[in-house]
Amino acid sequence: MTADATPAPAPQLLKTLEDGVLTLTLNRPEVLNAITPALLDEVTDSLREAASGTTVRAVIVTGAGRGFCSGQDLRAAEADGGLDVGAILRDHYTPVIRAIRSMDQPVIAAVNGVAAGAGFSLALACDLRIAAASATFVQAFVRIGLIPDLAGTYFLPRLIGPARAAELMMLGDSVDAARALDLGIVNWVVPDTELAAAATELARRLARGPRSIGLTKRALVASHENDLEAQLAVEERLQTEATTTNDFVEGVSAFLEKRRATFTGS
Ligand code: LHQ
Repeated sequence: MTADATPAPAPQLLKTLEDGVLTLTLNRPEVLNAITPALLDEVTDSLREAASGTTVRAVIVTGAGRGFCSGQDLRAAEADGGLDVGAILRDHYTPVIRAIRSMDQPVIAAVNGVAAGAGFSLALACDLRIAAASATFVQAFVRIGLIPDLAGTYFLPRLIGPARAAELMMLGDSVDAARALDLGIVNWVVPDTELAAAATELARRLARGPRSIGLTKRALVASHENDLEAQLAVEERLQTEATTTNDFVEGVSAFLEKRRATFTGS
């Protein structure tokens, strides 16, 4: 048997599953986890697989090394001799946004470092964001003459208001974690060394939660589009569904028996 001298390339996406929590780590640290079509395809496939089963009950998306995600890999794009951007967005990038929004499981962005361009958008599409104190957020698109994509123009104004979204997107200035918290871009900021543990604790808490968390996500996603009447109808339908779950039965029983509920996500 001859030894193969060529080491296997490092996987560009690391995946772990523990206690119902799927952690997806973008793993191209040398370029601050810049994305390529192949990398985002892997993320999308992993999310779709999680969505189709009951094993995964919460997801964390984070980055290896000092960056979260620096957006489109500009070197790879140049090496490819330019891009058919429309096709790349449609076939490889926007599916990840739909996957996050359409899955019932909550998705947490654990922003460990810079989130730039499409990396910022990826974090915005998640349900919750927890950031390391040293993380930064940059709408880098304008710096290279592009418009924000991956649904950044959908989520950011809804999250922080149109004027602040215009400021960030038209100027492209870097926002530190403290201001991101102030603006409402992130839910929590924690010391750098505590990010992984804090994100895991949060995800485990969600993973232990009732089935209604997924139904709540559906209601919140629907609320982006609906008027009051339509949203009241969504709540009627989803609340009816919630009352048919084992977790509702358990939740009420636990309350009446003055004990802590044990939910199964069913
Ligand atoms: C990178 C990148 C990167 C390659 C850092 N690519 N190497 C567009 C087109 C098509 C389809 C889909 O979507 C999009 C949307 C987009 O995402 S457009 C926006 C693309 N992203 C950017 O324009 C951000 C570019 N990067 C930066 O501005 C800076 O690197 C940030 C602000 C993220 C971080 O700055 P620093 O902390 O000072 O790090 P650095 O610049 O020194 O980067 C470290 C290394 O990573 C460096 O490589 P080197 O070999 O010199 O050590 C960078 O070249 C590389 N890198 N981002 N997107």
